[in-house]
Amino acid sequence: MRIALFNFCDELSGEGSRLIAACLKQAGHHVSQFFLPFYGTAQIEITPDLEALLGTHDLFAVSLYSCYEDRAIDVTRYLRARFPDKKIMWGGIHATARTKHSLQYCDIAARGECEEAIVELINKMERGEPYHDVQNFSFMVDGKLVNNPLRGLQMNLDVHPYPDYEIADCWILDEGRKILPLTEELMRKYHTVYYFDEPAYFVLATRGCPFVCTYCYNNYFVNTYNNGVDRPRKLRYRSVDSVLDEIKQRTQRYPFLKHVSFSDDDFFARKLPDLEYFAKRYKAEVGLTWGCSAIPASISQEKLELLIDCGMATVQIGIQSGSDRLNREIYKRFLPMRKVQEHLRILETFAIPKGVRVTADFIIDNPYETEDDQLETIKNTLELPKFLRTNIFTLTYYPGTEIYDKAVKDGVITGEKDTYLNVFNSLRDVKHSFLTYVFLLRHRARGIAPDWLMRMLISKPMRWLGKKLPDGVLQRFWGRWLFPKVAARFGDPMTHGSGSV
Ligand code: B12
Ligand code: SF4
Repeated sequence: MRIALFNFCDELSGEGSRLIAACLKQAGHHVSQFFLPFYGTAQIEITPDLEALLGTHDLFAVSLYSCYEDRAIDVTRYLRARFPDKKIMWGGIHATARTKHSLQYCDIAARGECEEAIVELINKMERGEPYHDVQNFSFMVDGKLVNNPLRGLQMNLDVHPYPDYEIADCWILDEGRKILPLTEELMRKYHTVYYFDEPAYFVLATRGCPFVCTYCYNNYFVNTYNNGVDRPRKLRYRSVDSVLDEIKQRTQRYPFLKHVSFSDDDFFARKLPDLEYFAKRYKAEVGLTWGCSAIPASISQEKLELLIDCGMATVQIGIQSGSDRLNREIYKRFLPMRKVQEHLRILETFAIPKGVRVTADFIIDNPYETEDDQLETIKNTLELPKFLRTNIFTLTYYPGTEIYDKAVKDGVITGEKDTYLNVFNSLRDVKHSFLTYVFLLRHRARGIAPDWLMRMLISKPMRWLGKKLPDGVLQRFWGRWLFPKVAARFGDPMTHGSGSV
């Protein structure tokens, strides 16, 4: 069969959809991939040739995260209008977490990990057999939702092919306007991860995370697969041989990929002997600088030294809040600040002198954060080592997560899609309290917010004054006056990148 697969990831990574393409190709099907990486609103031009080409496909498939729902709807509406007889499938994290809602737009929703499932479904479709019983898929039948069960998780990830990186039969939306055949030049242009600012190869060596934070998809994933058979909390590792082979194949084929970015939730979770084997071979056979994410508690001196020696240039960790109460009770992150500080000292001693860039994620704009939590966070972050860069995110409620359900129940959000459409949230528009702005000032403009100023701003009289100021005044002060100044001096202080370990 001929399948057209759409993906919205702006770095052209999208491991999930590339894996689906690889599995389908391995099974003998034709897959055209359409990468639509654009956050703007410009009008997309679709030429008659492109439309004719789309018409040669038997099925349209869209891979999406929740933040891309609007774009998925646009693409689906266009395809539906032009090709009313063809089936449209949605798959990925959003279709898994909001299946019924997704089926308002598409005909088939794919849930969970689908490497094997998609091949079974497409083979059946091709043979003209009934396919409504295939596991992992959902359909609306006579107005009723049919959710077939999920098949067991594949514990041996080495059985999967590598994500598909062919250039042939791929198209890309360039500058939000023209859909062009993918070339190496265009790949180079888009395949960039923010912390290297140069093209990097994304690779996923582990699935799963030791944590199940309430705002994270892992939380939903674990609950969904927790059927007594699967062990969704067990980390699944690809073998080092397979990971290195994939990286070598891709970086040899596309030499403009100058770095490697591991997408694992916690790269440091791997056992030491495995990392030793990885480090030795990576240094000898790949040798490119690389970056990863890690849970602070997984970082040890032995692992760190080993990984820096084989090229680790950047690591992103999650702190989220400096309040132990908030982390424990609201986020279910059982990692006290005392422990975080211990691991930061390891980074300070062994990573910083070697020039490794260390970034920590924080979440702001959380209505469950009390004034005491905010004070504790600010005080604790004043103690953080100066080398630490911060990534600040506003709390986004992703469907299916515990915090989403809690916020709907408490009336904090309506559960409508405006709660999850942000791709990169702008810090110009933050809401809530005076202390949120104080925190932002510190972490976006450390140079103009030294410790003494911070201590003054969080003093009792200043907090009292801050509370008296109407929200609009604070928002205007930050958004219209201070934000542009901070942006001019320190670069645009939007959040960049992702990951929230
Ligand atoms: C690596 C990663 C990134 C990387 C690369 C992302 C990318 N574009 O590939 C970077 C750092 C760029 C990134 C950015 C963001 N990310 Co991110 N990221 C991840 C991470 C850690 C791994 C994703 C992955 O590769 N998974 C492995 C693959 C194999 O799984 P999969 O994608 O789910 O695909 C499987 C199934 O879903 C299904 N499937 C997928 N597509 C399709 C299509 C069809 C047709 C079918 C049948 C099946 C199918 O089959 C696949 C194979 O089993 C996940 C967390 C996680 N553990 O998944 C978060 C995650 C996907 N990210 C998330 C978010 C929110 C973002 C950001 C919006 C954050 C932000 N505000 O900055 C940005 C988005 C920007 C962007 N350009 O995409 C959320 C999404 C939540 C949601 N409900 O949608 C996640 C789940 C983390 C979380 N907080 O919960 N991210
Ligand atoms: S937020 Fe990070 S640490 Fe928490 S479950 Fe998700 S990936 Fe794991």
